[in-house]
Amino acid sequence: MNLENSIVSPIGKLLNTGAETKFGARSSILDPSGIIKANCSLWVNNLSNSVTLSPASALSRTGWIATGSVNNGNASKGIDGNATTRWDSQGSQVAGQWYMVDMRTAQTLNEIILDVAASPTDSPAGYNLYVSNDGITWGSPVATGVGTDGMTIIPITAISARYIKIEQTGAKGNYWSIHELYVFNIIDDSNTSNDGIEVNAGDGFNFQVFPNPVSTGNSIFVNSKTTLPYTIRIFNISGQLISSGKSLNESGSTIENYPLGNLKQGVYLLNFETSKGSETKRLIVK
Ligand SMILES: [Ca+2]
Repeated sequence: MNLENSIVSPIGKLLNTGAETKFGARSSILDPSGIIKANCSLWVNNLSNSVTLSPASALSRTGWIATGSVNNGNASKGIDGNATTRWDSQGSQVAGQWYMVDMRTAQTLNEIILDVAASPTDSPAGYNLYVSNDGITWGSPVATGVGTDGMTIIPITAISARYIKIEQTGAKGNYWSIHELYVFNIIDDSNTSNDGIEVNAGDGFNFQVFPNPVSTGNSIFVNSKTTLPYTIRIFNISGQLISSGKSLNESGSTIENYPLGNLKQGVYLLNFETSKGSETKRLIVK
């Protein structure tokens, strides 16, 4: 057995200009947040391994409602948190088929991932991605492209919207399937400093976290500038929950100390959740 094991976690930006012609990474854990995915195409390896992703930093889909232009009864299976169940078109892909998600409240989003790793050739032949605040007026597509076997990553310019609709624009013998649809609001916090980072967990709900990077063995301080209680969670970059806690003071602006215990050096995902929303940023422990 020959096992190579590594972590690739770019702190700066890779493929920033799109001028590079190739990018290869061989790794057991790959943190994609430093890679400009719009300039990449997914590498399909020669071992037939499935593409996998960590949805730990995706927006919570609790309460969301999915509908489909066909097979509507199974639409909820595209957002049920189970990557083995799916919504599908119950037939060949035909232009005009669509899949829509109502997130129930406006969310800021800048990336959508369509996971069909369990039916890897069922990505859309082509797609238009629309967003809307009322489910009626859609405007022009915010992204247009072709699906990628296994997983289609759709980065978009950050936008606030309540509804998402993916329209299939091509023709293909395969079914169109969505095993899981994830929505992300990935923050570019590569310019971290000792001044900390700003976290906006929902409209107007603002936290400052400092320092970042933080030295191992120390604490981070959370300056809550709102009156909402919050939950803080720290994940490692493979998506495992490392620790979590809740704000102690449930009203009024406060600064609370959150000890990191024996968190080792590395890159982590720091998630804040309030009743108004959730947001994830990168925390660097040095
Ligand atoms: Ca599913």
